[in-house]
Amino acid sequence: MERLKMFCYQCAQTAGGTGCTIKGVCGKEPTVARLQDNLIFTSKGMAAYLYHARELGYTDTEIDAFLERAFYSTFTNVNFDAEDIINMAEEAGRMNIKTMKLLKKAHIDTFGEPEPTEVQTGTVKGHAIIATGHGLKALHELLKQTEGSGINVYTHSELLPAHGYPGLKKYDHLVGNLGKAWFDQKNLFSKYTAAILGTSNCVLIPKEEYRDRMFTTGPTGLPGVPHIDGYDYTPVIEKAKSLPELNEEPGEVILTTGFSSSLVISLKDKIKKLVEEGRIRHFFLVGGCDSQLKKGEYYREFVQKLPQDTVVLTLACGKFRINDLALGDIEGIPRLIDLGQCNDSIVAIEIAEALSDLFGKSINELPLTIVLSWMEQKAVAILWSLLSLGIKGIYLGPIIPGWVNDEIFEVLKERYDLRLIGDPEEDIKEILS
Ligand code: FSO
Repeated sequence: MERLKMFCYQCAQTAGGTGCTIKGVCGKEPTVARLQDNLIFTSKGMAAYLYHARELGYTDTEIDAFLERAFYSTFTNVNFDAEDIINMAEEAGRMNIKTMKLLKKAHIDTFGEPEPTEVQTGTVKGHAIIATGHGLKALHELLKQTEGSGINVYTHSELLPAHGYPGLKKYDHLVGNLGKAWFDQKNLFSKYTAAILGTSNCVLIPKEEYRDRMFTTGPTGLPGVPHIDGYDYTPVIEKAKSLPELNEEPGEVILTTGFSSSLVISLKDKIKKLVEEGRIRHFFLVGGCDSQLKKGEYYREFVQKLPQDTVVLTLACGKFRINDLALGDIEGIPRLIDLGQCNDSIVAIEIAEALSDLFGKSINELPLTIVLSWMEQKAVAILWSLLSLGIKGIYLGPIIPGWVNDEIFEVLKERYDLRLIGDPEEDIKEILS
C-alpha cells in the first residue's frame, strides 16, 4: 500500500498524475492527468447507470463502445492533448444523457411512469428489511419475495423514489422510507432491528452492531457481510424474521416523491401563464449527490431563503437536505418537486428542454438556475451532461471536485461560466438580479 501511495498510478513513476504539481517529471502535464481522472470518474458514473439498465434487459452498443474508448484514452501514453480530453469529457456527458435515457426507459417500461406519492417516514409494527442504494430491480425482487410474509420493506436514501413507481408502490408492505442521504446509514442501521440490503453505492463499512444483519447484492460488497449473487433474497428474509419486530412509531414528516417529466410537462400551459403573470419568477434545480461536509448545509439554507414566487426541482440524495421543507404551492404547482434519483437528472433535462420550447428561448435564457451538490462519480457524469448541453452558470458545491486544479477551474469558468457556491443569500441575490 505504501508503494502505491508513493508512485503515481498514471505513470508509475514518482510524483506524477493526480495531485502532481511537478510538471514534466513523467512527461505528462499534471492537468492532462487530472483531466484523464475526470474522464475515468465520469465513465464510472455512466457505468453505474448502464449496469442498472442492463439488469432490466436494456443495453446500448454505442455506450459500450464509448466506455471502451474512454478508458483506453486514459492510458499514460495514448493521449497528451488536454483540449482533446476536455472534448471527450463533453462527449462522455452526451453519452451519459443517452445512458440516463436508457435507464429511464428501462424503469418506466418495467415499473410504469412514476406518479406523485406520499411516503411515510416512521415505522409500523412488524419485522423489517431496509433496502438502500439505487437498485430498483433488486428492490422489486425483494418485494415479490416478501409479499405475504409479514415483513415490511423500507427504503433508504436513493431508493425513496421507488415509492412513485406503480409497479413498486402496489406492494402494501413497501411501507415507508427511513433516514436521509447515504451517510446516515451507520446511525440509522444501528437504530432499527431490521435486516439490511445494500443494492448499489453508496454503502459504508458496517458497524459491528448490524454487520450480522447486513447483506450486499449486485455490485456491492463489504467485509464480513454475505453477498447475494442473483436475486434470491431468502437469507435476508430469514434474518429479518429472526430479529425483534419494529414498533409502531409514526414519522415526523411525510415526503412526496414521483414527479415525472410527463406530469410536469402536462402542466406547461399553467406554468407559462404563471410565469407570464409574474406569479412564478424563477425555477431552481437544487440537488445532486450529497456529502456530510458541514458546507452542505448551504443547500437547505439556500432553499429556505428563496422567495415565495420560486419553484424548486430536486433529485438524488441531495434532496434530503430540503425535502422535509413545507414550501407550499403556487396555484396548485408544488414549490418543491422531487424528480427522483440522480439518474433522473434526465427528467430535469427534459423539463428544461420543454420549458425552452414553451418560451421559445434557449435553456440559458430561461429563468432557471442549477445549484448542484457534487460528490463522487455519478455527479461528475451529470455535471458533464449539463455542460455538454451548453448549460452555463451552474452553481457547484459544496467543494470543488478533487480532479480540478486552478488551470482546469479557469477553463470551466471561462467556457461554462461554472461558479462555486458561496453565501446562500448573496447567491440568491446574484441569481435573481
Ligand atoms: Fe447519492 Fe451515492 Fe445517487 Fe451518488 S446515494 S451519492 S455518486 O450515489 O448518485 O445520489
